Amino acid sequence: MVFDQGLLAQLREARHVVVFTGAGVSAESGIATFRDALSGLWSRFDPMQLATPEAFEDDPELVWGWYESRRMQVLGSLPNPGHLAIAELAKRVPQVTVVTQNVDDLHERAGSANVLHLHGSLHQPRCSRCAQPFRMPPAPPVEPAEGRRLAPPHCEHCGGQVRPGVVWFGESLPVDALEAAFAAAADCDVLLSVGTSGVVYPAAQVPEIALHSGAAVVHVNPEPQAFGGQHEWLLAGAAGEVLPLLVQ
Ligand code: BV8
Ligand code: ZN
Repeated sequence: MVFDQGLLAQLREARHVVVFTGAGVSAESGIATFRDALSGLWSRFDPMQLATPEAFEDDPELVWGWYESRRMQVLGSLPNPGHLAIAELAKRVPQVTVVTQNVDDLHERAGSANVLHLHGSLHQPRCSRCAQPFRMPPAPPVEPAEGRRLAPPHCEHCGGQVRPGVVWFGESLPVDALEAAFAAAADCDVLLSVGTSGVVYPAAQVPEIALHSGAAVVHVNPEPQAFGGQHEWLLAGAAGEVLPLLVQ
């Protein structure tokens, strides 16, 4: 793959790079994306029956079982060369801010620090009533297969049902993480948008803010992305192949 020299120079001279990631960065670790037509989770499951507060109220066992099977899948996965290249970038650029929509912990396990999780984490469940964090045992007593129902545990403080620590559709994003992400986007010189369809708001504002603030925005994605600006680039390919070449 041959990169544009101007783009490489911008990256080399950048003072602050934001790396904005979506499900595609974890695809090569074996974790399903959401919207890919064949393998995406939303081609097999209805988001409204699983990823909303109403779904959890209606059928907590279905929702908890689904998130537990996803958590188990992540625990059994490893960071891939894309995650590792992002962690490596922090050694080459004065400031790197990783902003992720992902609910896995693969950036952290690859060595990235202070990752801003806009959509929460599979690994930080909390009480649905009093919001106290719930400490999960490393693995559930019965490992859930995809689609198997599982009763959520109860909060040790108030007895309420424990819920996944992710942000569902219709819920607010964590204010601190969102504000920090917007501030980083407004401050950076280069934003790498890796493996995201960019359709879920307000997270999708992050690259928009960077672009409007004059940063170069680079999409790393095997699928063509709709974009137009003079400051936007597409590096077509898988994150685990493109990013190591870009960072080397
Ligand atoms: C909210 C966590 C206030 C749980 C997720 C403005 C306009 C229209 C609608 C809205 C709007 N503002 C808000 C909304 C509503 C809604 C929304 O955006 N809807 C969209 C879909 C129209 N947003 C919300 O509800 C948000 N909350 O706004 O609160 C509010 C409240 C009430 C009413 C109004 C406002 C909360 C949204 C949070 C949803 N939570 N997940 C879970 O994980 O189960 S969303 C889900 O999508 C994912 O978790 C992920 O975080 C997010 C983004 O998806 P991607 O990561 O981009 O994944 P996707 O599959 O789409 O794409 C993968 C990409 O990777 C593809 O491009 C593919 O080509 C590429 N790829 C594949 N392989 C590779 C690769 N790339 C590189 N390398 C590879 N190897
Ligand atoms: Zn509680």
